[in-house]
Amino acid sequence: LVTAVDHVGIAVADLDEAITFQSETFGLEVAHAETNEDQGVREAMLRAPGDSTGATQIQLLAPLREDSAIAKFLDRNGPGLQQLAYRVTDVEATMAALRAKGMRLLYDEPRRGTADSRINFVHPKDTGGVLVELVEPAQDH
Ligand code: V0V
Repeated sequence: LVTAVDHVGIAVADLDEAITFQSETFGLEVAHAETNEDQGVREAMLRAPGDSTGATQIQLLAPLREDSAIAKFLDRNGPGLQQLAYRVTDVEATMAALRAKGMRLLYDEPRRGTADSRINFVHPKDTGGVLVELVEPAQDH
C-alpha cells in the first residue's frame, strides 16, 4: 500500500522563523512553499542538500486562520510533530483498503494537498495516536 514516507509535518507558529531555524541549524533547504486555503495553512517542504526529489521531506505548517487544524494543534500542544505522511500510488484504493480494516478516514473523498497531490488522513485514534496522512503525488511529480 505505502511506497515511501513522503514527509513528516511539524506545526509552527511562524513559517519564516521556522525555515530560518531549520536552515541555520540543520542546513535544510526549501524545496517548495505554498498556501493551502482549504487546509488553512502556509507551508514549506524542506529537504537536505543533495537529496533526490523523492526523498522524505520535512513539512513546516503554519496556521492561516484561528479555526484551522494547525491553529488548534498549536493551542493544545504548542509547536511540534503533527503528522506522518505516507506516499501511495492510488489514494482511493488505499482509503478503501483502510476502511475495510475499520480505520476512519477524515474525508469521504480525497482533497487537494501540497503541489496538487491528492490527500486524506486517518483518524489519530485509529493509528496509535499518530495523525497519518495519505499522499498520492500529482502525475508530473
Ligand atoms: C488531534 N489529536 C491528535 C492530533 N490532533 N493526535 C495526534 N496527532 C494530531 N495531530 C487528538 C486529540 O488530542 C484528541 O485526543 C483526538 O485526537 C481528537 O481530537 P478532536 O478534538 O476531536 O479533534 P481536533 O479538532 O483536535 O482535530 C483533529 C483532527 C484535525 C485530526 C481531526 O487536526 C484534522 O482534521 N486534521 C487533518 C487536516 C490537517 O491536519 N491539516 C493540516 C495539515 P483526546 O484528547 O481525545 O485523547 S495540511 C497538509 O498536511 C497538507 C496540505 C499536505 O500535506 O498536503
